[in-house]
Amino acid sequence: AVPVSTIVSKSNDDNSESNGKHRLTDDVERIVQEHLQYVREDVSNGWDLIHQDGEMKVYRREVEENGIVVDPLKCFHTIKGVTGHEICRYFWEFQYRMEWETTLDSTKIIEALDPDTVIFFQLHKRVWPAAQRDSCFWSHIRCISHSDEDQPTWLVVNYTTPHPLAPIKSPQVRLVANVALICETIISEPPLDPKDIKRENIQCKLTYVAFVNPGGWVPSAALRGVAKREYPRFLKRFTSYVVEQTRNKPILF
Ligand code: 14H
Repeated sequence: AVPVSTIVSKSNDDNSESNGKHRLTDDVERIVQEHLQYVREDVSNGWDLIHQDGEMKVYRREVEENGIVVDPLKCFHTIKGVTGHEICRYFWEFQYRMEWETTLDSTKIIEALDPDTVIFFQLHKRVWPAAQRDSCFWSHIRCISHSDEDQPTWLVVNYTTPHPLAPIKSPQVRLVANVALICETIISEPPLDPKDIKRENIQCKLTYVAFVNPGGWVPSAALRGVAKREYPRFLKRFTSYVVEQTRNKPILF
């Protein structure tokens, strides 16, 4: 749960309608459905494998818009001993972020739209030969169940949105992003009683996709170098962090 003290603006008339909808409900739904379609598309055509380390594979497609690098990125990984819910929960929750994120100066929640959707404002570390970046995005966590027998799919989507509490202040440049983390849990040799499932019998199949526009020109080679280094680093550090955090805790399905 988000500590209330970190929420600057908790509710407004837009958010607290009785039907549970808020002003971004339809956008969230549309982008979630797009990601669920996109995650099925394979990477055999036009994607370059830029990093591989054990189960982890990172692919990208080189794309420029008006001379700005906006390379789509797609990563696959399999992590032993954790569930999709655990991976998504630690990625979405504010309270763990600065423990695994190495590319941020700060993060804060500026609005909670519903229990599963918050708006973050983040200051990114200045890592490339350009101005510092910030970002403002809604972040939504969801569980999609397919049947009573199958494990559900969990996902988190981060999607850029403007916000009155986060005006763009020049010379600050804003990143524009559409990022999704999509996870499935695999249980090997499931015991008859679900209570007997052990961490050694579970693994999480993770897909992470990112469309990030740097919001202004950055030298192509520098940006591609940073991406090639930082995405694998993030995946490795973040997933190890979740394994470490959950090791001696009850399994969160
Ligand atoms: O997904 C990651 N982090 C989350 C949580 O902090 C935020 C992220 C995001 C990024 C940008 C805008 C909105 C939301 O989803 C992990 C990110 C790993 C960072 C790798 C660094 C990539 C560097 C290339 C970026 C190009 C932009 C100049």
